[in-house]
Amino acid sequence: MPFKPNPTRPSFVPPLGAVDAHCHVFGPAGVFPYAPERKYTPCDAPKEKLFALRDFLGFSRNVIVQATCHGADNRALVDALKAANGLARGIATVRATVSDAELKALDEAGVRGVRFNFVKRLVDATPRETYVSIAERIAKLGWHIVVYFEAHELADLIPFLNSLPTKIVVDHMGRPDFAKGVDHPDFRRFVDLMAANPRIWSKVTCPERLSISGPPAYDDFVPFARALVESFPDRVLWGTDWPHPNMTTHMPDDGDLTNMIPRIAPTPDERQALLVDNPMRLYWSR
Ligand code: 0GY
Repeated sequence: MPFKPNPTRPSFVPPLGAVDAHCHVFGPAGVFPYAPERKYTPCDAPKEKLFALRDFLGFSRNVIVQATCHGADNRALVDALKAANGLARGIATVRATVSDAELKALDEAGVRGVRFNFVKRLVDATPRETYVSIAERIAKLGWHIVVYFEAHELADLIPFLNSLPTKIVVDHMGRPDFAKGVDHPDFRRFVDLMAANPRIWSKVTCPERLSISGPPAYDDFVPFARALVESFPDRVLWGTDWPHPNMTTHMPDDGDLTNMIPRIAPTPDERQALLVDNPMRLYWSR
């Protein structure tokens, strides 16, 4: 499904310097081919379109996350980071064979972390030892780790997550099942983990993937995201998830997604932390 080329202008105006901390660039395939091992082929979503969306929605900066369709070939990501003139940072995917010189080049381009992906429909499993060895190397660069998993996988992952030597950012609130409600043990497990481990952050993202009630209000997203913003105001990030790969039910309007922000972060202080102070601390401290 292609992304909506003309989203509506959101009524919510983000604070000055706001960061879209979860988005992607795809291709264009003619320049940056998709990885042979990919599980899906997205529509091209080049950097120019991402930067235009950023400006249209009222954001100042992007954190661009390497998606599985580009595998560990970070060229499209690096190209976008360099074109952003300091207004974008990146999360890369690397293999254990990555050289120190390659890591240094990624760092110079603006990469500040790696992504470990446990979602089975997106990637073949990577042995935990491989991830541990990557984690040890990137920790020395001051990078952090972004993890993507489904809620039912969390119990098994907790010892591994707690053993990681860096900050950890969990994608999309650990993908809770909204049908089960905020008080279900699966979501409580995630909240309890964040309470117990101050190195764990969460993206309060992806109503379009998780909602059962659906667009444009995505009402069932609010209690989950609100719970995390309220309990951990200094460890939450927000992002559009543009261009929304693998959506099958509907393609979201990025204006609607932006309008969710005051519902999950009702106070100006919460919004300043969520959109500016938290991502700036994590991604632009150097
Ligand atoms: C997202 C979510 C998805 C895809 C990827 O790396 C990826 O391919 O993250 C998904 O299909 O849930 O964050 O973009």
